[in-house]
Amino acid sequence: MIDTKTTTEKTVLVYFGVKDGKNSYSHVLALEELRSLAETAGAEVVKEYYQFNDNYDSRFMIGKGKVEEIAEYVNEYKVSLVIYENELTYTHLRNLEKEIKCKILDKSSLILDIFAKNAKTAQAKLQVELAQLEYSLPRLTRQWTHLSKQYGGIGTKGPGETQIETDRRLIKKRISVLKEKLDKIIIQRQTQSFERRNFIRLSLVGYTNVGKSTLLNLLTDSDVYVENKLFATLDTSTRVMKLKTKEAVDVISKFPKKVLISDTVGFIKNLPHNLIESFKSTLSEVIESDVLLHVIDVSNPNFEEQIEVVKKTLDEIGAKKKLILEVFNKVDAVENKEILIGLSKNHSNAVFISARKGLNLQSLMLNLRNLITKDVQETVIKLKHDDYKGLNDIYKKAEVKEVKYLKNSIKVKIVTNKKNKEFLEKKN
Ligand SMILES: Nc1nc2c(ncn2[C@@H]2O[C@H](COP(=O)(O)OP(=O)(O)OP(=O)(O)O)[C@@H](O)[C@H]2O)c(=O)[nH]1
Ligand SMILES: [Mg+2]
Repeated sequence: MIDTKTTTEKTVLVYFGVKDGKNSYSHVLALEELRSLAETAGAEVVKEYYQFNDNYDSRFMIGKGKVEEIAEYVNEYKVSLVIYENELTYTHLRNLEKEIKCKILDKSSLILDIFAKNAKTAQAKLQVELAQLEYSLPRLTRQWTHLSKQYGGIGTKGPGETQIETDRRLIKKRISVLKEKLDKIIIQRQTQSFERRNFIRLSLVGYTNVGKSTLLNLLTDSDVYVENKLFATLDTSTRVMKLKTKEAVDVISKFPKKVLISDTVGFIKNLPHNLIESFKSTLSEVIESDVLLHVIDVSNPNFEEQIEVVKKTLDEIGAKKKLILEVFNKVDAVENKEILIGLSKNHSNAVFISARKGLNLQSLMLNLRNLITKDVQETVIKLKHDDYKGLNDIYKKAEVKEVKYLKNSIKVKIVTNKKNKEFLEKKN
C-alpha cells in the first residue's frame, strides 16, 4: 500500500550542468521545474545550488567542495531532504549519504513519489508500484536502512515496508506478478476499445500542467480534476464530446461519428523510462486514437522545449505518426500578443485557445473537422458472394453505409479512415 500522508520537509535542490559555453542559463528553468515538482510533492524549498563543470564528478555528481557546502547548510538549517535534478547512480547516492546527513533523492525518484501519491485507481497504483520496484532494483545492494531512506520520498513510504525487507529475488517475483496483473488490464481495455470503434477517438496529450484536463472538461461538459500542480491526472478519463456553444456544435454537426475524448497523464522532461514502460496500458488509449490534440502551454517560457519533449515521448510510446493537431492553450495569460502572431506564422495548422475562458473553441472545431474529414473517406469494397467473415471484419473496422448482395459478389459501401481503408482493401 502507498501511504499518502503528507508532511512538509525543508528541502535543498541541486543542479549540475556540463559547461559547453552556450547553455549557462539551463539551470534556471531546470531548477524552476524541479521546484514545482518538489512543492507538488509537499516539500518546502529553502535553497538551490548549481554548478557547471567540464564533466560530472563520479563520486558526488557535483564537486566535493560544493558537497561540503551543502552538508554544512543541511546541518545548520535542519534540512531533511536534498533533491538532485540529475539522475544519481548507486555510487553517487552511497557517497552523498556519507557526507550529507539527510535523505537524498533524484528527480526520477521524486517523480515516482508524486505518482505514488496521486495514484487513485487500482491500475495506476499497480503501474506506480512496478515503476518504483524497477527503479529500486539496481540500487538494492545498499543496506536496507539506506533503501528505506531512498524509498521514503516526501512524506510517503514508497511501495510498502514489506519490500524494504525483502531481497532482490522477492522483488523480482513481485515485479512479475504486477506485470501479469497489468497484462490482464490491457486485455480488458482491448475489449473496451473494440466497443469504441463506432466513435472518432481523440486523445489530449502534452506536457504536464498545460491544461489538458481543463480542455477535456470544456469539450465534454465534465468535471474531471484540474489543479495547478504537476501530474494531477494519472488515469485516463474518456468522455463523449458535448459542446455548449452553438457555433462549435454547428461545425461538428456533420461529423460521420460521435467523438470520444480521452485525457491522460502528462509528460515531463526525463520522465523515468520505467515509468513510461509501466504506464503503457494507460497510454494505450493514445496509441489507438484517431487524432491527438497536442496541448501546449504557450504562457510557459519553456514551451518550445516542452513541445520537443512531448514529440520525443510520443515517439517512445509509438504514437509519433498519428494525426496531430497542435493546440496552443492559455492565450489569455500571454501579455505580449506579438508572440502569438509570430507563432501562428510558424505553426500554420495550429489553433490558439484558452480552455479556461472558452476562447476560440469554434476555430478548434474547424481545424479538427478539417483534419478528420481529410482522413475519413468513402469507399466501396467488393467481397466474394459467400465471404461473411470478410463482411464481419468490415463491420468491425468501418461504418457501413450500404450493402448490395449481387449474384457473384457483395458490394459494401463504407466510410472509414485512411488506415482502415488500406487495411480492408488489402485484405479483400
Ligand atoms: N490562464 C489559464 N490557465 C489555464 C488554462 N487552462 C488551464 N489552466 C490552468 O492550468 C492549470 C493546470 O490545468 P490542468 O487542466 O489540470 O492541466 P493538465 O494538463 O491536465 O495537468 P496534469 O494533469 O497535472 O498533467 C490549472 O490551474 C488550470 O486552471 C487557460 O486557458 N488559461
Ligand atoms: Mg490533468
